[in-house]
Amino acid sequence: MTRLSTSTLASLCVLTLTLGVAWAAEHAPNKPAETAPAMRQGMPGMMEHPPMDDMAKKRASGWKAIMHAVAVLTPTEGSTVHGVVHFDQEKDSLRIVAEIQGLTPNQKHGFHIHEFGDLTSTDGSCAGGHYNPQDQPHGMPDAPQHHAGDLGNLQADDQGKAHLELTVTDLTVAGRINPILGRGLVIHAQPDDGSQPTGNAGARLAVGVIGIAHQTMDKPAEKPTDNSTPRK
Ligand SMILES: [Cu+2]
Repeated sequence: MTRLSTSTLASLCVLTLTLGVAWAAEHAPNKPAETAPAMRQGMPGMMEHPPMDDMAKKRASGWKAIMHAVAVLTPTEGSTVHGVVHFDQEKDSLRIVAEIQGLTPNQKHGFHIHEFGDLTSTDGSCAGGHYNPQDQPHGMPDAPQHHAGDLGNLQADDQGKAHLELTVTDLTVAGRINPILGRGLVIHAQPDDGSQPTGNAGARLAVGVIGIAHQTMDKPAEKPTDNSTPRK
């Protein structure tokens, strides 16, 4: 009886093992796909990001697709300085073109992107400090170290007008590197002398907000198509 039981038990063990191996072999191809996510979730330090929904994808690509920005600068209290600045995203750089009026004739005026596109104060102070996302010291735009928002100076002619064209590689309209949309733009009363902490450029004469533009500065806005029948 004892020998029979042992024999039966041994047979059952062999049968179970055989069936187990056969089952495992049959199901093996499906196993990795089923267990992999669970394994990843269980590993310390690993995070599963939820898949982006279509709206999130549209939003992400929408911001990256913005290539042109514009700032209209208006005078602060007691100033007459005003103008328009265009920003065009190129492949690896940002082209900046400024047309400004009302400046002190034949003088340089400090010109910076500031932290905030907030024009609520009449003296431009709500624009905050220089846009400096990389925590650099102040400097001219061609210096090895400078605030990303340091655009140097505008040089006024004898009519108080300034035209500036500048190409920089450490700013983008809305890309990964120091995006400028929504930031403030400031023209100062004095030249930016490059000194710390902010170039000693004095009062703020004009401020603007950098907003989304719908086309490049080289293509003037077309008039909206008017399909209505002209009156006779
Ligand atoms: Cu400034």
